[in-house]
Amino acid sequence: MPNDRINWYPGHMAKSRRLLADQLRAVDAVIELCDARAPLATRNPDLEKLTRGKARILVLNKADLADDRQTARWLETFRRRGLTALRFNSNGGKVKDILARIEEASKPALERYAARGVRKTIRFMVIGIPNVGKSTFINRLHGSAIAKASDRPGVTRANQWVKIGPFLEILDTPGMLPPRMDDQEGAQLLAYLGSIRDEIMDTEALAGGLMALLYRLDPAALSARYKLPEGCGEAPHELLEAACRGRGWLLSGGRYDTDRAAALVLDEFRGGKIGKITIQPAPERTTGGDGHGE
Ligand SMILES: Nc1nc2c(ncn2[C@@H]2O[C@H](COP(=O)(O)OP(=O)(O)O)[C@@H](O)[C@H]2O)c(=O)[nH]1
Ligand SMILES: [Mg+2]
Repeated sequence: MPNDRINWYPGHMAKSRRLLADQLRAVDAVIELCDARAPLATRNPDLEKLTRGKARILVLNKADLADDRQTARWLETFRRRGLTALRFNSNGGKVKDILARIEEASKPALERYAARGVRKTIRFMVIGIPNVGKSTFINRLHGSAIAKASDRPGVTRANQWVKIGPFLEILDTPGMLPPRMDDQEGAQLLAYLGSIRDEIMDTEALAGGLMALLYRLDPAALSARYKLPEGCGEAPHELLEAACRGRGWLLSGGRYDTDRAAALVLDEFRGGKIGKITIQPAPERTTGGDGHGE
C-alpha cells in the first residue's frame, strides 16, 4: 500500500501539528489511546518526544474486541518499558477505574504545584490517531455528548475544560496524530481496522488479506463465522470465495458475490463479530527485546 494513497495532506498535517502543540502546552498529563487489537500499529511514536516531561497513560482501548490474553501480554510489555498502561472499553468500561489511574499518574504534578504553594487542578487531554475511540472515551468520562463536536484538524476553537474530579480537568477536544505510515505491515493493519479510508483501497484485496491473516491467527473463529470447509485454501481469494459459498453470497448464475462478501467481512471484523482477535500479537516474553524501542 503506497503512502501517497493515504489521506493525510501535508497542509492538514502541519495544521493539526500546530494545534496539537498548542493543546499540549495547556496540559499536565496526556492519555494516549491505541487500539488493543494492534497496539503498535495504532500508536504514533512521535508522541513520545512531544510529551516529554508530562505524565502519560497509555490506554489499550477497544479491549472488548481484542484477545484478552494478548491484551494482558501487551500490557506487560508496555509496563516493562516503564509506561503506565491499562486496558479499557470506552463503550462500557468503568470510569471509576480509569479516573483512579489518572489521579495516580497526576500525583507528581500535583505535588510539584503544592510544593510551590499553588493549588492547581491537573489538566489532561486525550491523544491518538484517528478511529482509536478518542471521542467515545472522552464522552464516557464526561457522561455527556460534548466531545461530539469536531476533532477534524484545522477546526479551531477555544479550549473547553470539563471538571471530572476534585483536581482533574479534561480538554473536551482530543488531540490528533496522523497514523504511522512508514511501516507497510502496520499500515496494512490500520487498513483492516478501518483507520484508513476504505474508498482509496481495493476492498476485495483488503478483505482477502484480512481473512488470510485471521485464518493464521484464529482459524476456528474464521471457519465458524463463514462456514469454511475443512482444509480450505489459505490464499486470500480462496478464503473470500469459500465465505461466499458458506454464507450464500452468490449472484445470478451462481457466481460469487465477492464484492459484497468483502464489504461484509470487513464490517463484521471491525464490529467484533468474527471474534475477539488481536491482529498484532504481543512479542514473546522470552526474546528479551521485541525490536520496537519505546
Ligand atoms: N467495541 C468498542 N468500540 C469502540 C470503543 N471505543 C470506540 N469505539 C468505536 O470506534 C469507532 C471510532 O470511535 P471514535 O470515538 O469516533 O474514534 P476517534 O476517531 O478516535 O475519535 C466508533 O464506532 C466507536 O463506537 C471501545 O472501547 N470498544
Ligand atoms: Mg473523534
